[in-house]
Amino acid sequence: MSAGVVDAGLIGELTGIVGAAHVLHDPEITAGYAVDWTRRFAGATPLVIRPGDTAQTAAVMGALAGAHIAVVPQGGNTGLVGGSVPLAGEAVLSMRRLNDCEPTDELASQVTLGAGVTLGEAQAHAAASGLSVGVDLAARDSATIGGMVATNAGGINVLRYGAMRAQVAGIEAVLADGTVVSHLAGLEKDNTGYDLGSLLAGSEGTLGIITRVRLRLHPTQPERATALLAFATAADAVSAAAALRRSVASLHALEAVFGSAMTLVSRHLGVVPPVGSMDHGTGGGAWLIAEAAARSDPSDELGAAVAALDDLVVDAAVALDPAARQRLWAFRENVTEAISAAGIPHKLDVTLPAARLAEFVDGVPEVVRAADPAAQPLLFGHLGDGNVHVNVLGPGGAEPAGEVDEAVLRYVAELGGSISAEHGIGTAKLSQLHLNRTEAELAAFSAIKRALDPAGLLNPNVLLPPNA
Ligand code: FAD
Ligand code: 2HG
Ligand code: ZN
Repeated sequence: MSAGVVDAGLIGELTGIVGAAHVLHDPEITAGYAVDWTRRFAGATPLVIRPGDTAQTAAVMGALAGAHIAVVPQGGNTGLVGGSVPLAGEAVLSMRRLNDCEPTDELASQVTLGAGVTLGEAQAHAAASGLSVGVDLAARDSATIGGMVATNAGGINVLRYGAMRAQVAGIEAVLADGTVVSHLAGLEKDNTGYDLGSLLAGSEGTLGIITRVRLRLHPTQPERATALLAFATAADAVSAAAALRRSVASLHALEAVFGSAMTLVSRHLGVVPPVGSMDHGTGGGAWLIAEAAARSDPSDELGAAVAALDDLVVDAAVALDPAARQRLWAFRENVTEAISAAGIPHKLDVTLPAARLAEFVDGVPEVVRAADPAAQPLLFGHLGDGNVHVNVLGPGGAEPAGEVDEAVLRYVAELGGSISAEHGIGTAKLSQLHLNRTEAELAAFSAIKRALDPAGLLNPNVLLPPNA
């Protein structure tokens, strides 16, 4: 049920819980919470509530449940699938004020963080104890730990540490009726029933509001070597990626930018990549960024592995100092910004089995053009874990036709891939979830949803198709 016109009694009750400064209903202010990072998904909300801790979150949920008001939980609002904004008039529960970092537990290499702590703040906090967070991504200064668990975020180090679910050693959350469930001891061996942290990871705000997370941390790997490798074909890049995975024990990231995306990002930055040719115009060519990280200098290990690729690689540049490494990373980290500056893309974040990856990269531009001849596909992603980000811009940066999403995601499913690697389903891919999930699985999902949120108040338009 949407919030519609909110009753003055409810506003008074919410104000009593979080304070007047944190119950927002001025449309000029709430509008900022109703549009997503991509600008593709925009709605409206009559009410934004900003609790400051778990007890306030629980009391707010109790009040909203009593009034049958649906809620969209929101962290940094960097999600890319339209799951973090109120598209059907829901209230918004902004979690950013839950930004407490508890002292790092150095004996356990774990830390308990408020859901609203940003990834950048978590990284700085862990680094003070010589530890690091296992997941890293370019939206680090805005994305929150709660949002990252809710989406099971992936990013650039999944090949070494796994995605966000693998980092969760404990969780605290508020259920739809205001009940608090808390399991934060962080015991590495703990088989005392269902793992609610795993269940909430990737639940996209549909099963509970995450308020605190106990994160596993990892030893820092301060010595780094980064290579930018240019290839003539996607198939060569895929073969090289497999070889690097097999031979570089300290491999920390293995990212790809394909032809047309490299053209765009390099124009955006005003710099051409130091290796490879930009002659291919809208297609062809592929670049890999391979980063090794260790306690002692990994450059010999990476250098030897790159040298062994000489029948595949066209050219290579290796950087060791932070500034030079950052100049190579810029060609990958700025692709999303470059696309956003060019228009409002459809974002199709997919994984392919390793054996079908090159075929997909070569085949998908034709699939896109068959669905919308004027659409422009841009491909990049986390090649080390088979994750390709297919972004599609319409003519002149406008939105491409809706058929494009369906065609690309069907192609992914035909090749045995996943239609969502790391961004989630949100509202963007609701109608394609059946491509990857059977009716029996969707029925099980619905049963879990009904058990934890019987009134359907938590992000009711996200993840699960309404008829599932
Ligand atoms: P939001 O966008 O606010 O919310 C995302 C979802 O989680 C929504 O469904 C929301 O309802 C739910 N949610 C948020 N907080 C809570 C909570 N406390 N409890 C319950 N549900 C909650 N993603 C990747 O996986 N890998 C990448 O490499 C990556 N790179 C990115 C780069 C850029 C430039 C941008 C803009 C985005 C990128 N993303 C990436 C996407 C995004 O950063 C992640 O999905 C991130 O996890 C979202 O975190 P957030 O705090 O912004 O969540
Ligand atoms: C990345 O890997 C993010 O850079 C964003 O997941 C991907 O913009 C995208 O489609
Ligand atoms: Zn990504």
